[in-house]
Amino acid sequence: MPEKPNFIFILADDMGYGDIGPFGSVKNRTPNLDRMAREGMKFTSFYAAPLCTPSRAQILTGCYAKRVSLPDVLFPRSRIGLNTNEHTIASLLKGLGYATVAIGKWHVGDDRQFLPTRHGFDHYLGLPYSNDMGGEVPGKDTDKWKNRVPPLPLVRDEKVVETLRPADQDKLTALYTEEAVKFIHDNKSRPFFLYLPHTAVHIPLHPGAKFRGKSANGLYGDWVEEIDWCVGRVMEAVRQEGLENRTLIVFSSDNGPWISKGTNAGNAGPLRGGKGGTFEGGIREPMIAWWPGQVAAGSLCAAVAANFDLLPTFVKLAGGTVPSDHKIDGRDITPLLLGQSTESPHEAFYYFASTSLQAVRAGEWKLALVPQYEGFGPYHALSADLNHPLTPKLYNLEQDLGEKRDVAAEHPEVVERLMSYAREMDGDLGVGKANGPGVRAPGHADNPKGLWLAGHEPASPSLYQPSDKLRIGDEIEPDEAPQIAGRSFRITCRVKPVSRNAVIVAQGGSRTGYSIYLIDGVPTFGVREEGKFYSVTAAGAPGKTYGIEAELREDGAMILSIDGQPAATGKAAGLITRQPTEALCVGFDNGAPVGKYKDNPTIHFKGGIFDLEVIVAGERAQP
Ligand SMILES: [Ca+2]
Ligand SMILES: [Ca+2]
Repeated sequence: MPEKPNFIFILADDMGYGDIGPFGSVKNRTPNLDRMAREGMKFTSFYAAPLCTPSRAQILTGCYAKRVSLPDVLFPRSRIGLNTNEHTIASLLKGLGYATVAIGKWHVGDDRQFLPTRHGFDHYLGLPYSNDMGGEVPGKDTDKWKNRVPPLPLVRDEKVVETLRPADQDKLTALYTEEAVKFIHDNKSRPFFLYLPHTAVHIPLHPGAKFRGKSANGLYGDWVEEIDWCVGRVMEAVRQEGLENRTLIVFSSDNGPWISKGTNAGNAGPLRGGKGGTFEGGIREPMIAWWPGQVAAGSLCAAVAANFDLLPTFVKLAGGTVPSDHKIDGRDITPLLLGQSTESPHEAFYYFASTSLQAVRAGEWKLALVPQYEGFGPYHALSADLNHPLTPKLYNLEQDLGEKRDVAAEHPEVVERLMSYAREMDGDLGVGKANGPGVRAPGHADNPKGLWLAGHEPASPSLYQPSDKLRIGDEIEPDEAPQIAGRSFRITCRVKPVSRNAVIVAQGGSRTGYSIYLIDGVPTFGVREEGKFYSVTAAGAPGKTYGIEAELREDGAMILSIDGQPAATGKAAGLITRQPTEALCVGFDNGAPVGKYKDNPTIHFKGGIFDLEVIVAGERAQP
């Protein structure tokens, strides 16, 4: 075994289990991956997470995404990101003398403190998040969106070097590839770690000019074939430097195909479901490991392994040890790679969608604790509380890979065994949105400015600010919305209602949140804390147009005023202790309802809502 082997991890984005030749694709031509599999080992039960951010959080930290508080997709100017307290695969290898680089899509936070160079990578080149998250995204309220979210930034180290118009994305795969090849040549004489997470094949699809129109599978196939070309270029560089016997290359994808996108989506092959869900198609990924002389050519491993195993595996192979100050979920899979074992190091593997534990696998058995979705779904509506009756479904993945036949009734002892694994995990990471003792905090950015090209920052770049004019239909992500946890706040606006029963503004769901709404024309202010609902209601319906102010004070006092006059007062238990995990919605309430509404709260308020402001005590004033 060579001392300090090099590691290269090539990751596709949103590519399905059945999208490459070694995993059964007959549409997409992938000669380089075919060769990689012929010369290496295919892992057929390799797991990631159902979405980009949590999947990458797992790779980088060796933990389930929920453990490191990155279970959901982050958006530009996120207020949270990868905590600098975490050990990452890069920081640990760097500590062992490795040259480290990240080239491609990052997506675990875009504030500077969250960027790769702050997490163990010597250098970085790429997009800090998904390629559909630029400020030029069509269909957004242009001025406001443009002031809030930068055009898609290409970042080198910590600096925006270019902003990409849609057509500019065509060059990304080649750009990443050339940077990767150069890195290999530049670092041939020292151990290195190359992390190469492609922007491809995430929608919008942008294959390079040389690949466009060349596959038998549309733009999607074109881009898969370009990734394959990249794999070939990287392997060629490794061979040119004579490094093949001391370089482990791993290829995989971050989550399943985005099946709702039709022909622009990938293919999960024999697996059910896709991106966003916890059927196998959402979370099981193709994986190939290549290391001539160490990993047997043409071999296959069916044992359960996961992307968070790479951290302890690489660290071990590099001669290091993972520090014990932080619990990790990953296990060393060297014995699988070297053919010394066919046993998974995981007694149980857990399927999370966001923070909701949806299923657990042990060996051939998979127990679905809640009804699963083929793709995205309202996961938390169905978070399992294992102490309450539920009817889980049991699948035998060896006999029923497509998860069609529930055999729970025939194997009650298996159900009970897997249920006990699930209980163990609930005790560690908590049920649903409630954090268990094993959950560590994410990194926080108080005032994320976003990644703008120097000199192109908007005059008043801001997240939601009290001075923002919010309009009916606006939705502000929880991490961007006013941070109300543990703070008193005040909401003011003027309304001219046509609706008699509708929401004026709401943020939150069944656990925490607040809402102002009309019941038969009468304004009501509601606050939810730890599931309990407190409300105050005005005495009657005001005139045609009126001002509303609702306030939650330190001591829990709730005051609802109409046209500047107190109209109702009451008392909640105190402040709202946790930031709601649903979006702030103007004129409606999405997801789980905060208030006790009379009509469907997702139907938008008819009439006018003007000058809506949410003012939080102690929010930093903006210049
Ligand atoms: Ca993805
Ligand atoms: Ca809601």
